[in-house]
Amino acid sequence: MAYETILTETRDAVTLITLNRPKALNALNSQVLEELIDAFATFEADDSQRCAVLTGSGDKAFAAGADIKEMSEKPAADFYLQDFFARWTSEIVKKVRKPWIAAVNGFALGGGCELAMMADFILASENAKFGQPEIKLGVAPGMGGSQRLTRAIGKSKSMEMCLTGRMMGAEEAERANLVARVVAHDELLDEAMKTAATIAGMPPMAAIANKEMVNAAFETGLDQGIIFERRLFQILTASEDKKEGMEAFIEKREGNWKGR
Ligand code: DAK
Repeated sequence: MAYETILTETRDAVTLITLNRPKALNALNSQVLEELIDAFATFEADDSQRCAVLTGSGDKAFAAGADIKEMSEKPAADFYLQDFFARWTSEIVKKVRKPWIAAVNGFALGGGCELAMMADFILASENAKFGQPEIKLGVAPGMGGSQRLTRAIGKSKSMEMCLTGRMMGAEEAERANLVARVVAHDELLDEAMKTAATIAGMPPMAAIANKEMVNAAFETGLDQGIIFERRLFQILTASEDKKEGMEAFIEKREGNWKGR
């Protein structure tokens, strides 16, 4: 698929995907959605790729939301009948088993904040601003924002954000556990690529298992989550990479991963 609204490149085992509508602050229209789904599917299918980074082009925005101009024309029946936004969750969140990072370089509002929260974790530049301002448009989050934001930062803060539509700066977002780390604006992409390269250098099966078990903490009760973790741990003990990892440690050398 030829992309018009995003850019993709691979650097060794890391795929970089850049939202590329800077004049519209990378607003997410349906073309972006389709292209992103394709780019993530390509990343997932490529055995040479181990981790991805998603960021926004330009200096101002990761993504300033779903494209209000496009959506304002859409009848409510279409939103409902097309189960609008469902494909983001099914194709990007559920089907992408490899790790990916959102590198938030500016506004991450509405759908932009929701997209960032679909990532395995968020690295933010000092200029990042997060918010769910949909209430000001007479609507509400529709891509998981009320759920993921609440799980990340708790009810009180999430409720305040959704009800007032106010933006949260990077420092507050780090304090509130919405983001893993804040870095200087100019260093964000380098830092995100470096972090992704570290993850890409890990045993791939173990990376997927680690991702699955952390995600299980959000989807199951504690007892079930702990059993799930233990089972994945037990499966990994049978992997070739576990044998290699332990031998490499004992022999004081880097592991040579087979991904099995
Ligand atoms: N969609 C489309 N275009 C956008 C946009 C967006 N979300 N955000 C910004 N732009 C466009 C602006 O219209 C402007 O385009 P031109 O006028 O130059 O053609 C350009 O990007 C630059 O924006 P500004 O001139 O506004 O830049 P400022 O630095 O002054 O302000 C801002 C930056 C991020 C504070 C401001 O652009 C802003 O407030 N943007 C909207 C943020 C927002 O509300 N995001 C949440 C989107 S809502 C539904 C309808 C909508 C939704 C769901 C359902 N139905 C009809 C049922 C919404 C879901 C969302 O995600």
